[in-house]
Amino acid sequence: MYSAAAAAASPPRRDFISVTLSPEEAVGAGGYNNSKAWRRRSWWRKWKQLSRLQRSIILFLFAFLAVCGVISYTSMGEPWKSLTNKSLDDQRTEPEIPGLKLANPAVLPAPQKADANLGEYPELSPQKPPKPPHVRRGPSNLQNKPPWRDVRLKTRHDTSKVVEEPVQADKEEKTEKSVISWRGAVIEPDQSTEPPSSKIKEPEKPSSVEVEDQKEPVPITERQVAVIEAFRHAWKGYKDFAWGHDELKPLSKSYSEWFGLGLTLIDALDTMWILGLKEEFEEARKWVANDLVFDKNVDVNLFESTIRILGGLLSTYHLSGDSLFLEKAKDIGNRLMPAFKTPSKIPYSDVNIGRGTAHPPRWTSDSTVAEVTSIQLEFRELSRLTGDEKFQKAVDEVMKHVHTLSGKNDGLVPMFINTNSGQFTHLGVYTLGARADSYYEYLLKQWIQGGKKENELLEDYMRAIEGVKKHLLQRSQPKKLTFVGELAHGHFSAKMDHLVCFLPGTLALGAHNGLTADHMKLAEALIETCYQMYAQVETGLSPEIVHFNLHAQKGHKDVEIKPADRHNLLRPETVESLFYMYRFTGDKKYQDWGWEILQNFNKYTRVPTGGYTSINNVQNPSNPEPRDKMESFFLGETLKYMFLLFSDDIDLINLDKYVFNTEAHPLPIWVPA
Ligand code: DMJ
Repeated sequence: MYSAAAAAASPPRRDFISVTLSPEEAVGAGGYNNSKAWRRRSWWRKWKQLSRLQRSIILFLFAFLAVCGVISYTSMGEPWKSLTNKSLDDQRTEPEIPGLKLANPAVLPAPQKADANLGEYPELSPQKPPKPPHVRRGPSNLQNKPPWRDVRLKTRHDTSKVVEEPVQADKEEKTEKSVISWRGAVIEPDQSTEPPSSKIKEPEKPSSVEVEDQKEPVPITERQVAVIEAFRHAWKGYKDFAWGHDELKPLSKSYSEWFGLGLTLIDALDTMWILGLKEEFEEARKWVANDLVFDKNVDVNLFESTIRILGGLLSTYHLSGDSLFLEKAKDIGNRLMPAFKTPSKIPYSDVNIGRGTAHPPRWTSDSTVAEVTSIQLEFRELSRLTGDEKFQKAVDEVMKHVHTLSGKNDGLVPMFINTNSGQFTHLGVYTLGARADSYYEYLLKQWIQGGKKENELLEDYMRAIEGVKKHLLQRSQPKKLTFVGELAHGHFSAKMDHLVCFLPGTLALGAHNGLTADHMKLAEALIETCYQMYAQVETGLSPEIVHFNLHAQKGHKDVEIKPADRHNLLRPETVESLFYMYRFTGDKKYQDWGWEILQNFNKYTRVPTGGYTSINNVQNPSNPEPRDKMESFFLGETLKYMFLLFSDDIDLINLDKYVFNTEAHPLPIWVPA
């Protein structure tokens, strides 16, 4: 700034700025006068000295700035508001489980101990997951938010029930009847699988946690609310009369013990997570932490304990990120390993998990084919998580061995395998039902789990489905329902176990993963049949086994039921397949069929004092003869698949990120980094 004196002393310049000081200003310069009155007078005088044009321009500029200010305030207000809400929301929805370490929303849990050995990850068999650095250990699809984080309740038919405000949603969470939705796990950015093509909603490929966070949670439906209610009712019975035991006996208000390991509780853990049942999950978690002990002198069945306990713990670990479940999974996994110490490496059926000994059933040295070939997803995942190859090596060896075995019929396997010779026994009988079923399921699912690289698995699967088409498919009369029968020494039997109803879902999953469209066609035909196994029966519930009529007879339906087969054990297979069919086609009829089934379970199997019971007679609506037992898979599988079936959120266990084990426990599909 120039002073007058300085200006006067300066040589003349063309861009000289002349400043004239008034007497008052001179005073001011001499003795500082900054009184308000003086300043006001001074500014007013300057204003008056301006020309009219100058004043108009200045006024116009002020007006323009004021308008801009108003506009930008209103447009910035929303983000500010939502930012404020979001941070409040975040505070409100912090996990509230004491002692339960849920993963931080933006950070993966600390790697497990084994991660220190990434470089030493052992070379596995040809059927192996990608090795580090391509394989990421730890829960690959961690649930970074607890299920009760996003609360949005909307019934399908009543949109007025949409809960828009998180505050309101939070209130509902606290009420007795609250229902909580979980929008699925945060997913790995890249998939080794082909881009999915779900009809329900285009799958998203979130590239980061932030992207996932921006997704609007999908509201849960009225039917999902009904499933939650059913689950709570079942859980009430278990809690009141069977807490910590294997199975509830709801009529006698007691329990039964199989392995003495709290089977129902463990089987139900991930279902509670998926249904968003915070309090129930918390209580069960405490039991696992304080009371679940595997160091027990008890014989367990290798297959059943693998799919229910190991599978349940691994899946809960992945969903919750809570390392307690991985520790327990490692413990039981190690204790099951003695089963593989056989001359043929085909595992024994039973293991004493306290003593570390294993043996076949008392009457034979055979194992069941489905049992020894349906433990792979779980043991392979345990190797991936721990970095200890022994689990995967043991189960891969079984698969490689079975791959080379003779005695198959166009890819169809017999039901038994000898633990000494390693050969199939009881040749000539082929079924997709009991004792063989999940062999076929796990061929496809292992292939998917491993990133669709293990060709032998795929070959065996494709060949087997061709075998099914060639030897086991028939059509019933009068409705011409396509069904899968059995073959015994060249003779076809029109018998189909309810267990076979896993097949439409598996076929659909294969088609979704790029296998021939034929498989989807077959899936559509078979799920119709499975539905008819319910719809054609008096209670609307399927029996354990049906026989189809091959010849039209007056007054006869397609489905015949023998007295010994008319029980219903609350099994999941049809609902499981309905879930896959709805996910992949978006056809609402599958939801409607599932809804009918749920209502019939409520009508004929619900015990008023808590729990559901299997029944002896699906043909007698006035007395279905309750059996007084609630199988653990009713909570582990049936209700879980129901809940997923009624959801329109493909990220609620995204089938391009997870593969379900045969007990409905989702495990991550391995993803190359
Ligand atoms: C479950 O334990 C599993 O689904 C298994 O594969 C077959 N049996 C029951 C359910 O029916």
